[in-house]
Amino acid sequence: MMTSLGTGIAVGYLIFVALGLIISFAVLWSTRAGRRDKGQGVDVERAEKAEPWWGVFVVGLLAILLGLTIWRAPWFTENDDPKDVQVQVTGIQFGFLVQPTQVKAGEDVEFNVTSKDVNHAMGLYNPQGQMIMNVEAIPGYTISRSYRFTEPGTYEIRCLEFCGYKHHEMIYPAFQVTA
Ligand SMILES: [Cu+2]
Repeated sequence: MMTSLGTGIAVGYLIFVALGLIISFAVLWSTRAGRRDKGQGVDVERAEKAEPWWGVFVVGLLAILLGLTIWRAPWFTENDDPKDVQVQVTGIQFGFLVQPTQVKAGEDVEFNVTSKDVNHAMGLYNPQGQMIMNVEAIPGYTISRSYRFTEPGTYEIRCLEFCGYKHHEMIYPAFQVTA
């Protein structure tokens, strides 16, 4: 069954696609040969005057998007305090080696993520199936990311970087968070 959030995302996506189609057709329409032949060419002078405003529009839009989303970046919640538990997560075609497999809610957990073969990504999902973390798993590197679980339950790790023909089966189904 679809949740109301799922419906919202689906409707938003459809609106987004419809807007994209409308804009694409408008661009195609504005460049068709018939208009030019009738002498309705592009008013270059007017276009040049409007050009700086496009710059302002784009920079403004990017600034708004940045302002709305930057606060969710992990830098603001990370700290350098010593962590209670280190969890080693190694991606390997097609599964995850996780050690230890269980932590306690409230502990400061540090995930050290790497890969033994190709690029993978560790997508961590809470018991409701929502993604709460995504860390690249890159051969030869270890990326550390800390997290404090507040909710006990069974968490899932799914690969979020296409890594081969069984990528979709690359799931670690039972990372336990105990009370
Ligand atoms: Cu994968």
